[in-house]
Amino acid sequence: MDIADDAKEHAEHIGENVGNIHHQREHLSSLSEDLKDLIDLFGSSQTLYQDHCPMFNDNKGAVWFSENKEIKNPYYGSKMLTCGKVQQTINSK
Ligand SMILES: [Cu+2]
Repeated sequence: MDIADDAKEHAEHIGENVGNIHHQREHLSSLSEDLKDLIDLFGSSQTLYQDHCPMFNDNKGAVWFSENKEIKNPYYGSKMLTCGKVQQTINSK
């Protein structure tokens, strides 16, 4: 389970880097890509929203997952809280 191992590593880095929000967000972006792959493979037990921020990482963009339809962008804090949009709704199986 390479994806799961990779996801675990990113999650650990996020936990270890409290106080370095920039580094945490880089790992959140990578973790979300892993989650995307896992959801593609296994689906989700609950409805999830795949959200997309077009600005993160020099406008390369980043995804994140949310249980709520409302956009709360985790990549820029209060500055850009509503920046981004729902890219895909993942229905529970
Ligand atoms: Cu790290």
